[in-house]
Amino acid sequence: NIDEAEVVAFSVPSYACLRRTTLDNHNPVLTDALSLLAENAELSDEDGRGVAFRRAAAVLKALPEPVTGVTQLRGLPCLGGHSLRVIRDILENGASSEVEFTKQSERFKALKVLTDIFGVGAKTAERWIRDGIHSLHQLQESGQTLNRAQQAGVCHYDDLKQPVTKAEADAIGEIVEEAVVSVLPGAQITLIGGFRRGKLTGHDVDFLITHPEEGREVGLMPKVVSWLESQGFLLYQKTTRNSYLEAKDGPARPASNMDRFERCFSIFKLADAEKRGTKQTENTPEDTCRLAAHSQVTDEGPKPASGHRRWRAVRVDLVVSPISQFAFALLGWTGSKLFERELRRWAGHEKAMSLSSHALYDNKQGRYLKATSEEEIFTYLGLEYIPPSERNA
Ligand code: 8DG
Ligand code: MN
Ligand code: MN
Repeated sequence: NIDEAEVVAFSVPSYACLRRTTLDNHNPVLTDALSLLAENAELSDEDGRGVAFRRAAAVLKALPEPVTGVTQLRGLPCLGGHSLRVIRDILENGASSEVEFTKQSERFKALKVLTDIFGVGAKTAERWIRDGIHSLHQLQESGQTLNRAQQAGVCHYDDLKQPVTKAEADAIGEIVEEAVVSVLPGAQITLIGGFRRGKLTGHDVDFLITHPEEGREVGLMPKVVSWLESQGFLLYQKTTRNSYLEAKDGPARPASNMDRFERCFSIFKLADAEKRGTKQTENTPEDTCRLAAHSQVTDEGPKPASGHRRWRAVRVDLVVSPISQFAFALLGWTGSKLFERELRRWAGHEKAMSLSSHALYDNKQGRYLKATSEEEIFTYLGLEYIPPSERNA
């Protein structure tokens, strides 16, 4: 059969950390659809289904060309019946009824809007929806008590929804660099997260901070935060201290994906490009919170904020690591989230090792494996080195 013979069959390894996944996605319609179902599952406390859809989407992201028919997918890993049904629907009918239904559903729309607020997770959104709150406007009318993070999230809702550009990430990088070397000369910052993988936009900017001399980084974060605050760069920050050394379960068994570095979730006040480099002005209340603009938010969407914009709010994550753990922190914080998950699964299931953002433990040898570069960690794991730009699973 000539038709069949002409069809390209694909073959990809089942672990995402064995694949090279660039940002050049040849199947965006299919991967968007599966990612939406993944997101819906995650927001509905169905993490298992969420991961299954994420894995399916990641397999399609790794294909060298567009899929034209389901026969090409024969033998591909991670594509369960449910994902295949969604793919078939799209290939044959141009859309998946399940995806379209989910997208239109009031529940999904409300979960999205509410969890898009910084500081609001699926559990909180769920509770609010049960109380009849489906929008930002309804939330503000409801009189619900918001914690400090959520208040900041509501204040800067529109800004934080706007993707952060690489130029903005670089501008933030210069500020963070200045802060870090001011409080600890010799300290180094590295751009991590999506921007390190070559993404052109992101939902935040992530930085890893270290010092070449072990121990000098201790207590660094509060100093960096104070410096940034004194210069008027922070609209919000929450710092959590390093709890790695005091943790009872020890680094051998990274109990969860959450690591224990000193870290700071923050919202930066980034001046407009032409104003950058000049001194920040004092934060006035109406400056720091644009709540007023949100009282005009209607179902038709927000009205443009009045007045001249001179700055915007940007989410920034800072992490401090001792130099001895730097390579693990770098690998662990570069992402993508699925790539990280797959690395840990590979380490545990195939190599009897425990990988975290702090260390790599060899369960058979009963010892930690030291590394000063990401390349060394891949070698320990028996993996070909995958550069950040190819970790976009
Ligand atoms: P984006 O911001 O452009 O949307 O994408 P991203 O940069 O890939 O996502 P991110 O949510 O900023 O996360 C960046 C990386 O940091 C990602 O690999 C996941 C990882 N990460 C967290 N929280 C934690 C944590 O508590 N521990 C560890 N080890 N990694 C974490 O986001
Ligand atoms: Mn990020
Ligand atoms: Mn982040």
